[in-house]
Amino acid sequence: MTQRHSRITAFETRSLMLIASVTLGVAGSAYAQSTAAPAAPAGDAEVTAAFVKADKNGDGKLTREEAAALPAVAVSFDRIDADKDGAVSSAEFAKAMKM
Ligand SMILES: [Ca+2]
Ligand SMILES: [Ca+2]
Repeated sequence: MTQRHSRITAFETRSLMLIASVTLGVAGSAYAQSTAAPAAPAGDAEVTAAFVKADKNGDGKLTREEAAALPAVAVSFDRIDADKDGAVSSAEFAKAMKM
Protein backbone atom coordinates (compact mmCIF):
# COMPACT_ATOMS: atom_id res chain seq x y z
CA MET A 1 0.00 0.00 0.00
CA THR A 2 2.73 2.38 0.97
CA GLN A 3 4.85 1.36 -2.00
CA ARG A 4 1.93 1.75 -4.42
CA HIS A 5 1.24 5.17 -3.00
CA SER A 6 4.85 6.26 -3.38
CA ARG A 7 4.93 5.00 -6.98
CA ILE A 8 1.89 7.16 -7.80
CA THR A 9 3.52 10.07 -6.10
CA ALA A 10 6.69 9.60 -8.13
CA PHE A 11 4.63 9.51 -11.31
CA GLU A 12 2.75 12.62 -10.29
CA THR A 13 6.00 14.36 -9.48
CA ARG A 14 7.37 13.48 -12.90
CA SER A 15 4.18 14.75 -14.54
CA LEU A 16 4.39 17.99 -12.64
CA MET A 17 8.01 18.44 -13.65
CA LEU A 18 7.09 17.79 -17.28
CA ILE A 19 4.27 20.34 -17.09
CA ALA A 20 6.59 22.81 -15.39
CA SER A 21 9.29 22.40 -18.04
CA VAL A 22 6.76 22.80 -20.85
CA THR A 23 5.29 25.88 -19.18
CA LEU A 24 8.75 27.35 -18.64
CA GLY A 25 9.65 26.58 -22.24
CA VAL A 26 6.61 28.43 -23.53
CA ALA A 27 7.21 31.34 -21.18
CA GLY A 28 10.86 31.40 -22.23
CA SER A 29 10.08 31.63 -25.93
CA ALA A 30 7.41 34.27 -25.29
CA TYR A 31 9.97 36.25 -23.30
CA ALA A 32 12.52 35.90 -26.12
CA GLN A 33 9.98 37.15 -28.63
CA SER A 34 8.94 40.16 -26.56
CA THR A 35 12.55 41.21 -26.01
CA ALA A 36 13.54 40.58 -29.64
CA ALA A 37 10.74 42.72 -31.10
CA PRO A 38 11.96 46.18 -29.98
CA ALA A 39 15.51 45.30 -31.07
CA ALA A 40 14.35 44.89 -34.67
CA PRO A 41 14.96 48.14 -36.54
CA ALA A 42 11.74 50.05 -37.15
CA GLY A 43 11.05 51.18 -40.70
CA ASP A 44 11.27 54.90 -41.48
CA ALA A 45 7.56 55.05 -42.29
CA GLU A 46 6.67 53.39 -38.99
CA VAL A 47 8.92 55.73 -37.04
CA THR A 48 7.50 58.81 -38.76
CA ALA A 49 3.92 57.62 -38.31
CA ALA A 50 4.46 56.98 -34.60
CA PHE A 51 6.10 60.38 -34.17
CA VAL A 52 3.38 62.30 -36.02
CA LYS A 53 0.70 60.46 -34.08
CA ALA A 54 2.30 61.31 -30.74
CA ASP A 55 3.07 64.93 -31.73
CA LYS A 56 -0.40 66.18 -30.84
CA ASN A 57 0.21 69.87 -31.53
CA GLY A 58 2.23 69.16 -34.68
CA ASP A 59 5.23 71.33 -33.78
CA GLY A 60 7.70 68.60 -34.77
CA LYS A 61 8.75 67.90 -31.19
CA LEU A 62 7.48 65.59 -28.49
CA THR A 63 7.15 67.13 -25.07
CA ARG A 64 7.26 64.87 -22.04
CA GLU A 65 3.44 64.99 -21.99
CA GLU A 66 3.15 63.98 -25.66
CA ALA A 67 5.76 61.27 -25.17
CA ALA A 68 3.55 59.72 -22.48
CA ALA A 69 1.56 58.23 -25.39
CA LEU A 70 4.67 56.27 -26.37
CA PRO A 71 5.77 54.19 -23.36
CA ALA A 72 9.07 53.29 -25.05
CA VAL A 73 9.89 57.00 -25.31
CA ALA A 74 8.41 58.01 -21.96
CA VAL A 75 10.58 55.60 -19.95
CA SER A 76 13.82 56.83 -21.56
CA PHE A 77 12.78 60.40 -22.32
CA ASP A 78 15.91 61.95 -20.80
CA ARG A 79 18.19 59.59 -22.75
CA ILE A 80 16.36 60.15 -26.04
CA ASP A 81 16.36 63.93 -25.57
CA ALA A 82 20.03 64.09 -26.53
CA ASP A 83 20.35 67.90 -26.57
CA LYS A 84 18.39 68.23 -23.29
CA ASP A 85 16.01 70.90 -24.56
CA GLY A 86 13.09 69.16 -22.86
CA ALA A 87 11.57 67.85 -26.08
CA VAL A 88 12.27 64.95 -28.40
CA SER A 89 12.75 66.10 -31.99
CA SER A 90 11.96 63.82 -34.91
CA ALA A 91 15.72 63.29 -35.41
CA GLU A 92 16.19 62.30 -31.77
CA PHE A 93 13.15 60.07 -31.97
CA ALA A 94 14.32 58.37 -35.20
CA LYS A 95 17.75 57.77 -33.69
CA ALA A 96 16.27 56.24 -30.54
CA MET A 97 13.94 53.99 -32.51
CA LYS A 98 16.84 52.62 -34.54
CA MET A 99 19.04 51.69 -31.60
CA1 LIG B 1 4.54 68.54 -29.96
CA1 LIG C 1 15.80 67.42 -27.77
